[in-house]
Amino acid sequence: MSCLFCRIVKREVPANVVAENEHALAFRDINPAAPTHVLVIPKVHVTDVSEASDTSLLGQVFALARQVAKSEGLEQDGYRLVVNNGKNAGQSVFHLHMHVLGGRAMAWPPG
Ligand code: DGP
Repeated sequence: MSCLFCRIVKREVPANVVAENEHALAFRDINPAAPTHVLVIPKVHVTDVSEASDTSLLGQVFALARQVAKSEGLEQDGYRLVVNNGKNAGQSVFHLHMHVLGGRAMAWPPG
């Protein structure tokens, strides 16, 4: 198993896990781009959005992202959910993941 995030799911690679549900895992990004920066991933290997045929799995990822935003105290001031999908978007780990970013104001549009 060479996928980094699959190895985090299996606890073969250490990560700062903040939450999980039956189908998704949330852990802090190793290179935070905001005061709060958590990644939410499906526990099964899905490369990207195009490969995610199970829409209920996407719902589990969204639900856990919302739970993390609440537990991290981001609800009142807001937060950003980002999915970099594919090369042009800058996806660097090819296991679908949602970034939960918060704790400061963020510019739009992104660069
Ligand atoms: P993306 O560019 O959307 O593919 O984001 C991948 C993110 O994954 C990036 O923000 C850094 C993070 N990351 C890469 N390797 C590791 C790791 O080993 N542990 C953790 N916690 N995060 C990682």
